[in-house]
Amino acid sequence: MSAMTRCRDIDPQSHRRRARLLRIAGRFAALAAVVLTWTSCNETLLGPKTDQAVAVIHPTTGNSVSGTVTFTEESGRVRVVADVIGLSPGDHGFHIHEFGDCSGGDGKTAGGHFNPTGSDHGGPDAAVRHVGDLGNITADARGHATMNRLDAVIKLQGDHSILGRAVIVHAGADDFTTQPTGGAGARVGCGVIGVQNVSG
Ligand SMILES: [Cu+2]
Ligand SMILES: [Zn+2]
Repeated sequence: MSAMTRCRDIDPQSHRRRARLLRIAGRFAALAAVVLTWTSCNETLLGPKTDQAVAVIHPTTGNSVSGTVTFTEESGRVRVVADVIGLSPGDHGFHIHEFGDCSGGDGKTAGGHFNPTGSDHGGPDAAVRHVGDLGNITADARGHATMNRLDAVIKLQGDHSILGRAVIVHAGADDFTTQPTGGAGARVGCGVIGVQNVSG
């Protein structure tokens, strides 16, 4: 008996069974496609998921500020750890600005303070502040500044996520009152905030 004959010999009942199995498999494939699309759309809408982010600060034109800032989720809040060198001694405005774009020589391509809530500028511990208002970092006589702050306002996910935005270090101090910038002056350092590689 040839293979062809065997095929033709299949009884109608097993044909129907096979057709039904194919229909079920088809439905599963369609469902899998919907789930896959939904998952990737969700990632696009919500951004990448991480609980650790990093920004490497580079100097703007004519300055020598550099450093690293890490952002680590810690029970619903975000710990900000900064280490910056090349500053003049004293306070320097330290903010998250709206755009992760340090391409302009003066840092202005980073836009204004990250302010998704449409609030007034304020100090880092004020009830009313921009999401991006992290206050000042204070440089010692050698121009070295550090920050270790647990912040309840910035997030690494959702509408207040700082991923893909920029850290800006200013030439002068943030006075926490001047609108909308804190009067901190020129932008001397800029770094884009991205997903940190924690694999080692
Ligand atoms: Cu700023
Ligand atoms: Zn602000």
